[in-house]
Amino acid sequence: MRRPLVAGNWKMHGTRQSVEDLLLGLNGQEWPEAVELAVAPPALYLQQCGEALQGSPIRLAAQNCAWQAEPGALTGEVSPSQLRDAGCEFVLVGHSERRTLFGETDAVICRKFAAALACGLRPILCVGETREQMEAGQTADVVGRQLQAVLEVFGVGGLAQGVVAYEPVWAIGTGLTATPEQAQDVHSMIRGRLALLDSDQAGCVQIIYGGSVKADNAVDLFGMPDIDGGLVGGASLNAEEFGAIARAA
Ligand code: G2H
Repeated sequence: MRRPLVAGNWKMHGTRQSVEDLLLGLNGQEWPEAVELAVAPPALYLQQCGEALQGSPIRLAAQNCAWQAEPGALTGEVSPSQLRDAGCEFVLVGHSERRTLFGETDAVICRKFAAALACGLRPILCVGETREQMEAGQTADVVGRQLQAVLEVFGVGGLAQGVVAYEPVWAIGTGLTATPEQAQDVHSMIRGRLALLDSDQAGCVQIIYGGSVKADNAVDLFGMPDIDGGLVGGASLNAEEFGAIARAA
């Protein structure tokens, strides 16, 4: 019913040369047909990636977008319409690094989600709690609040036009991964909340997991019933490892 999605988030890594090398490695892999695939390079390299990935099943994703759909006087920003023009199909919104390092609020993230949808992009809404929040037993409240901001405006049907990425902040780039059971608990909680609002649509929402996903933990994570793939950071910078993770989905 739900197709798995494996998306690589390259974050602020790469040069033209290293991106070319990575693309060569990606183009040398066998990709599973049943899995949706995407990479999110730095915006500067979207065009290079789009050209090299023509004919590949790997789609383009952006890591961020402006909060308004159309171009305008927003120095330094990239509009979702420009991302669409550059060949993007997906855009990350609300990644924890955007929330914590750049002060993005739920309201701003909701505007970005809206702008992305308006331009025909599929927003990947990132949610997740910090270590302190997890230890205080606040995971459900925090994730619920982050989702609610978008649900209030778009409902479950709108959310289903995008993707939810559950990324516990304590597992991001730390080498700590939520156990498959821990992640499944949160994914199931998310789907349960969505089902209370719209039981038909809740089963259609792709909910992917992010946070130190690697080739050696992907099979167990993706084997969980509510984990529909992964958002992969560090491990996506290695073409062979990204390929192995995709084949695990
Ligand atoms: C979480 C993830 C990708 P990593 O940020 O979004 O990164 O896999 O390096 O923890």
